[in-house]
Amino acid sequence: MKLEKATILKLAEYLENAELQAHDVTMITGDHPDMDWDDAYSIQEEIRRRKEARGNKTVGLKAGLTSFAKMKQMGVSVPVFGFISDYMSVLDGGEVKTAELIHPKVEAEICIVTKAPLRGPGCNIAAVMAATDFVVPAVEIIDSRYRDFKFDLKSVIADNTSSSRFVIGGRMRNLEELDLRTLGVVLEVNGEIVSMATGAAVLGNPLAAVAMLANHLGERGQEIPAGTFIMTGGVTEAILVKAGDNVLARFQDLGSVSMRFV
Ligand code: 0L1
Ligand code: MG
Repeated sequence: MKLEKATILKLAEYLENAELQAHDVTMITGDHPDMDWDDAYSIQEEIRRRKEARGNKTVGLKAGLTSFAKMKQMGVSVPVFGFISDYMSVLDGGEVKTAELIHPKVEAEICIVTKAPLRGPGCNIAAVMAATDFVVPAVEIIDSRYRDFKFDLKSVIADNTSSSRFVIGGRMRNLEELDLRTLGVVLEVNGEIVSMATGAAVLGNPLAAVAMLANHLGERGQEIPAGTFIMTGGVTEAILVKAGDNVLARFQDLGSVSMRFV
């Protein structure tokens, strides 16, 4: 760790205030160029601690930047990990209030819920298969707190990987009924197809993102508990949306997820 504890606390407050007050900020590595990966995840953990202390439940974990399309879009080469809170959940078919957000983007994600704990190091796809209770589709609404969505990896990790809102929809299915690699996903905005991909776009298999998450947490002495909802990352690049937009994601064998931006 390169940063003092007091600096970690100050940066967590700075980034969380930007999220809750829906205003953008400059990249924190600008003022703290020596910040390391541990510092970045420690700031994120402090944001999580602040939310839980106020009574917000952590309702899931996420991997981000797991598809080639997203890595290319954001100019990075490794995934990042974050968490989602209860107040970020929007009902399928519901409204997302853009006044509460800065510059939202949508991305369609294949998600799982675990039935057994997963702990790295050494977690692999087979272990994730054994620990998967069911698969369910979702759309994540990301909203970087950084001006113009411009950031480096440490800054975005500290900013809880742009977590903002999410919509779970469609239907739950057992893993053995699906081939996640060839499962097709189509994302539509206002009735027009804006992107499409199959599950293999996420690291060859979305379950690989879960194994990476378990291995990442293992390095920090943590695990994925049983019963955890996990978003494996957008299968396509993220699409900028605005008030008035209707978003629909169709997932082969899993149904659809929709929302309206107001
Ligand atoms: O869920 C995600 O892929 C977000 C990762 C953070 C980078 C971004 O805001 O695109
Ligand atoms: Mg995502």
